[in-house]
Amino acid sequence: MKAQLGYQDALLVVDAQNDFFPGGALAVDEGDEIIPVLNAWIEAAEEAGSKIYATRDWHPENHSTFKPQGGPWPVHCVQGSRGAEFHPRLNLPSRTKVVSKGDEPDSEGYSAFQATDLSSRLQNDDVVRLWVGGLAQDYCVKHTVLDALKTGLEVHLIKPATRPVNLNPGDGDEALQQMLAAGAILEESPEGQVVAKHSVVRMAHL
Ligand code: VGL
Repeated sequence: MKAQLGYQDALLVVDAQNDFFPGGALAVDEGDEIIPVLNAWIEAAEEAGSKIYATRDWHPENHSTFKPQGGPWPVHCVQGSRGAEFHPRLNLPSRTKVVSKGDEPDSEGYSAFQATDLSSRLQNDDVVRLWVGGLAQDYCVKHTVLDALKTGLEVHLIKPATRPVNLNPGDGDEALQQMLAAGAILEESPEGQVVAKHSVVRMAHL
């Protein structure tokens, strides 16, 4: 069955920033394959009047997860840098609500709910269901999905809209199992379907 989006749904695009795509500082293999999928979902969310959120890693230069500070990652998504910008082919509308995370040196910031106001913003927007895609499946997407479930939201993982970084082989699959075990619902469709009031509009393009 195809996804049905309405006004109490929100699309949450996680960290679709230059540094996580091929050519970036922390590139995720095949990361760019998610762009047309995310764009199709953005278009469906626009049509349905669903909210659109986009998270971004927004790190200071001395972030604790960076290698020079003894962390696991190369320097990436530094505040104001080109690597921290959203991918240029991602069609985020101007009404997109941006959530910055990891903006303090010691805030790890994998989850979009850690040290942000995302939870109250979703509540104020009357959101009951989240549709999540972006990068990376085994870090920021995983932690965001797990925290979203803890807040009581219904959470759908759009599988074709995410890819793992696989620091260790199998991390992506393990993350997927963890999300499903915690109650996330697997969404395999590369596009969303809109429920507009009483009529159903099919989004037949990609
Ligand atoms: C991420 C590794 C390091 C992510 C962020 O967005 O998944 N992964 N920082």
